[in-house]
Amino acid sequence: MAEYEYVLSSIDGAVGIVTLNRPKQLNALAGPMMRELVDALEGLDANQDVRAIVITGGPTVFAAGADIKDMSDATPVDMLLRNNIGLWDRLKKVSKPLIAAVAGYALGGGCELAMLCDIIVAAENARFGQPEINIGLMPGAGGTQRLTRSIGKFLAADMILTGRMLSAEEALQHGLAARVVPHELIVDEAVRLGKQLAKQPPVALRLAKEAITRAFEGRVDDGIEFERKTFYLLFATQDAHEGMQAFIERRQPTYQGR
Ligand code: DAK
Repeated sequence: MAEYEYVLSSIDGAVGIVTLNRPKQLNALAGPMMRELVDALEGLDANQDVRAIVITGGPTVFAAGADIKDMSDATPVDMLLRNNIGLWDRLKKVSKPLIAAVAGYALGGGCELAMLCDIIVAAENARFGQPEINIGLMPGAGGTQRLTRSIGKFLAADMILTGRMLSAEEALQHGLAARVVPHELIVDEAVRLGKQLAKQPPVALRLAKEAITRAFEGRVDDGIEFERKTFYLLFATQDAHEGMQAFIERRQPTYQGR
């Protein structure tokens, strides 16, 4: 098994497990971590012994979003050239079922990562949100499209425009989470579900996953293209840099509308 700095990759029976492992920063998704995550997932996808894959941060936190410190000085061109989005696109090509095992915060890119998976299992302490608006940004990795399709326009707008978070029970009620489990059991329950999937016929599993993804994402790519460009564009605003700097300095932002 490959060695990584920011993620742990392991196998339990026929289930691959990738654990985000940057707990002091609440698993904020820095660039190198994203690269490792995608490499680890592709490695497990290519392994014939693995039939399903769990992505988790363990029982405390899933991921509090992209690393704001990485982005606070970025220009739109910096964001474009970093090509982190190319990494997200690779995640969409994983052919085996992906289970997000979410405990604690799944915010911004963390929530978007969970929504790239096929099934979301939430711990009772899970908190889902797209709070980018609070730092002068908007979702940039599919949140405006996938959240809206998952829970409906009006609740998605409430979350994206105000930064409101959903509890695990609310996520279950509105179709974002498929199951809620006690937080100390989050990984065990997700692996148990993975083992159940691993017993299913692999070709049918793969094609059914693809069909569901097509149902969910048909023409969503146009929306994601629009979202991505507007996300980059926000890096040309003073307010985005003020919002991110205020987060880093732990103060309230002052927005000028510029
Ligand atoms: N980035 C960097 N550091 C973070 C972080 C983040 N997103 N979230 C938390 N941390 C760090 C904090 O700075 C702190 O570090 P130290 O100061 O101790 O060194 C540590 O984690 C613990 O955080 P707190 O002290 O803030 O903990 P609290 O329990 O008080 O608060 C919180 C927890 C999750 C409510 C709070 O940390 C928070 O609001 N975090 C930010 C959440 C957020 O705004 N997330 C969205 C980020 S923007 C892209 C597409 C999409 C994206 C990027 C690129 N492309 C198209 C290229 C995605 C963007 C985002 O996700």
